[in-house]
Formats: sequence, C-alpha cells, structure tokens
Amino acid sequence: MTISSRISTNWRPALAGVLALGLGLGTAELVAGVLDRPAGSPVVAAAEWFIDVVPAWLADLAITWFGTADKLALGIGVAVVLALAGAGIGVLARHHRRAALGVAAVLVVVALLVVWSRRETSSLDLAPSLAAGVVALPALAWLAGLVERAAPGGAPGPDTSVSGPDSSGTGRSGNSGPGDAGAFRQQVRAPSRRAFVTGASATAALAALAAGAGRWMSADRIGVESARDDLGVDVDLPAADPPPDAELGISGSEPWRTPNEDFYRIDTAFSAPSIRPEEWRLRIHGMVEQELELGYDDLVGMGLVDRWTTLTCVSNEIGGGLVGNALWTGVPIADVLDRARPLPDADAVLSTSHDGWTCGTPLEALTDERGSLFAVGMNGEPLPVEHGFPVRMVVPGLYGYVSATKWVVDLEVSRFDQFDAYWTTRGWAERGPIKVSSRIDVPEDGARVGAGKVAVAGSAWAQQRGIEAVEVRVDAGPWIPARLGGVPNDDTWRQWVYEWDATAGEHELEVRAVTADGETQTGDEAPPAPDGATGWHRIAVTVE
Ligand SMILES: Nc1nc2c(c(=O)[nH]1)N[C@H]1C(S)=C(S)[C@@H](COP(=O)(O)O)O[C@H]1N2
Ligand SMILES: [Mo]
Repeated sequence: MTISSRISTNWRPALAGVLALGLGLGTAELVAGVLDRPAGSPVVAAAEWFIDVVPAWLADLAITWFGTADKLALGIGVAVVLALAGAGIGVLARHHRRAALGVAAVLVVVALLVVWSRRETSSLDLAPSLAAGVVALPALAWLAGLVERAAPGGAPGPDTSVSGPDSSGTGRSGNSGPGDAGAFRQQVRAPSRRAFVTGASATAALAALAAGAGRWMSADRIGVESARDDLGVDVDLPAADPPPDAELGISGSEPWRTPNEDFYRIDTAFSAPSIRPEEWRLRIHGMVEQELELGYDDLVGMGLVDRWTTLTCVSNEIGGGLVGNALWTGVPIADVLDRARPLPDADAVLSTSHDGWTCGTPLEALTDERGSLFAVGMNGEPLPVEHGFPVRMVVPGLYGYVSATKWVVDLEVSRFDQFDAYWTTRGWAERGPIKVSSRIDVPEDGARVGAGKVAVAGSAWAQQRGIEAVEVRVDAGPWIPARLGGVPNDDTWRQWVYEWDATAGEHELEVRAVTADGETQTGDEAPPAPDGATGWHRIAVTVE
C-alpha cells in the first residue's frame, strides 16, 4: 500500500471524530443560546470547572505566564483536548464503532455531570449537553460509514486486522488482490472519497454555524451592549479628563488614565456574565438589622459620585502590568450599608458575583471615609462587560481579589472567622492591603539608547497612603529623586520622570518609592503569593 493511502486511512477517521464532536458541541452552544442558558454550555462549564479545581500553583502560573491572556490560553487548551478526544473516538470508530459510540455517550454523561455540578443550575441547563449527544452520536456513526466507504480496501495494515462486527456489510470491496484490482479500487473509491469530503465539509460548516450563532446569542451582546449604550444617556457620567498635571506625557510611559480597552482584566469567568441592568438585583443580608434588596434604578437613585482609583492585582509581579487607573462613577457602598445597619460584632463582608466568585473585605474598608464604590461607570462610560457591567465594587487600597467584585449581586455582612473566600481557600492571604510599588516604563529593559539626556519614567502607587517621593539609582549608586506628576488623591498612581545623563556602556537602573506616611519601598524580593510582591524594579540598558 502507498504512503498516501496509509495516511488517508488514518486522517479520515480522526477527522470524522473531531467533526462529530464539533457538531455536537456546536449544537450545544446553539441550544444554550436559544434557551438563554449560557451556563448550560458544556464547554463553558468545563472551562470554569477546570478554573475552579486547578491547583492554586498552576492557576498562579497561568496568570504569571499568560497574564490577561490566560483565558485565551485556556480556550486553546480546551480546544486541543477536545480535538484529541474527538480524533481518538474517530479512530476507535473505524473498527470498533459501538465502543466509540459508547465512549461518546460517556462523554455526554460527563458533560451533564460537570454542568450539573456548577452552581445554580436548573434542569434546563442540561438540554445543551443532551442535544450534543443526540446530534453527535448519529453524526459519528454516519461519518464513520463514509470513512469506511472512502477507505482503500484490501490489507490496510496490521491495525485493521481486528475488524469490529459492525464493519461488515459496508461498501468494502472483497477483492484484496494485487495488481490491476488496486487501480480499479482507486477508481470506484473516488466518488466515495468525494462523498466523505462533502459530508465532512457539511458537518464542519454546520458545526461552525451552530456554535457561532449560539455563542452570539449567549453573549447576548446585542441586549447587554445596547443596555450599556442606553445608560450613557440615562445615567449622567462625567467627562473623565485627568487632572492637568497628572500626565507627564513621556513617550513610552503608560498613560496616567488607563483607557478602558487597555485596562488589565483578571477573573475566573471564562466568558463574562451578560446581565441587563433591569434584571440585576443586589441582596444585602447576614449580620444586619435590615436586609435589603436593590435593583439597578434603586441603586443609581441613591446618588452617584466620581473617584479616581488605581486598581491593582495581587498577582502583579514587580514591574508588571496588572494595574490600571480609572475614574470610577458609582454609589458609595457606605451609603448602602448604612441603610442595612451592620451589627456591631460584624468585621467583614463576603461579596459574591453573578457567576459565583466570592471575596472577603474588611467591613471597615466599605464603611470608612475612603469612598468605596458600587461602580457603574468607568472613565465616563458605563462599565465594560468584562469589567463588571452593570455593577462592580471598587475599594481604594485593597488588591482586587479581596475587594473588587465584578458583576456583584450579593453582600453578606459577616465575620472573617465565618467564611473562606475564593482565593483564600487557594492559599492567598485573608487580607490584602496594596503594597507600595513603583515601575519603570521607559526605557524598556534591555533597550539601547543614545548617550546624553534620557528620560527614565514610570509610575508609583501606595493607595490610601499616597506617594511622597520616587527615587532612581544608576548602577547601585546614590538614590536620586525623580520629578513627580500631580494626583487628585492618595488612591491613584503617580507618574514620575528622571532626566538621566546617560554615558556609554552597560547600565542598571532601579526605582523605589517613598509613601506619604514615611515608608520607603523595600528592596527585599518576595513573590506575589500570598499577599503581594515586593522588591525594586530593575532594568538593564545599553548606552551607545
Ligand atoms: N466576579 C469576579 N470579580 C473579580 C474577580 C473574579 O475573578 N470574579 N477577580 C478580582 C481580581 S483578582 C482583580 S485583580 C480584579 C480585576 O479587575 P479588572 O478585571 O476590572 O481589572 O477583579 C476582581 N474581581
Ligand atoms: Mo487580582
């Protein structure tokens, strides 16, 4: 037999399996979209289940390696695993069709279990996985039949000597003799091959169409995005111009105000929840005198305020980009809690998002003067869906994992000794005040620059305390103060620039910040886990 026929006997069954699985999953997306049960998508459920059960070190590593692209990485990973599974089933189906159908059926059961194990599932959420099975199993049987008819007959090699009982009675030619018979076989097989190609293409097209339509409906972009657009009219959001002296305008340095589309995104939601404002509810309960339930209009009706706040992720490495600054518009959380009247021995609030993520925040941080918000606006626009639309929490001074709940729907006033939140069960600290930090944006690490005046610039932050000074040193020499930009409050980062008189050679630049309450940023290096990285950002440059 020829190499090409050997390859074709191998790729067709694998492709058939991949396509049958793809058609099943595409159908599942379509059904999830039509029923408006996005959580019923087996792929989304599996990805989110994986995010929850993955060991903490691997989750941390994913954030370190992929940063805000961690979801894309997971999506690619899921696709590769599914493709391998489909290929395996397809290859199995070539000679053991019943066994392959059995494996596919087991996959359907697994999908049902994973979906069912997710929080707040209803029986309707099982429909997409069932539909996947109803479509994928017959598709697999059908495609396997086409594969068989398209395959060269004769002796395809040792791997086919174990023919399954169900492979009889097909279009296989009984003539396995040498010579001319082979050429004849090639001719009669041509239409069968074409049939396979046609069937496979049709399946692929259907799968893509179903998946695309389903995802589009699930994301409900039309509904939620237009709700988001409308809000720009109903809710009065400010023009978010940075204070005049905040932006130093050094080329290559990150802007003081982070544009929404450049703002880092970190969360455990594989696909961002789509919540229309009119269906959003916030429940406040637990250790309170008065339980509350608010709708979107109730909340916004309490009065909006604006506040510049720099958000920071605890996973941010020294010099990293998991930090951003925006003008947040929202309702003070303190005003809402005031109406619920927390009991005196409460010391914490457990907040929960629409997709079940939880976060524990000191009660004090939500009721004191710092101006923690239920934010509805970001930089003068309604919150982007990825950043928590329609309502998220923004708490100055605390890392996001203990404060910044997006898509927030539930606040339980409680005590720290009464609960464990999402990241604390995974080894991160119960409390997460943001540590003083500073970063060099330009020049880039490893850059080559010309001798003479070089602007060394970046940002520094110590939310709730403020930045008093930023210092730079060259080749471990003396610390030299940098020039600082202005800030509207202590909760935003501060830009800095140092005009360096660069001389030819290899140089090392370091930066450190000093807080307004007198703490000099430590040079002791610590990793992000369990409560935030420390150390000085250090870069190497070559001056020519
Ligand atoms: N619902 C929900 N909210 C969440 C998270 C999450 O996983 N789910 N992650 C938190 C973390 S770790 C951070 S750093 C901030 C990031 O907010 P951003 O994505 O708007 O930048 O959101 C916080 N809020
Ligand atoms: Mo984070």
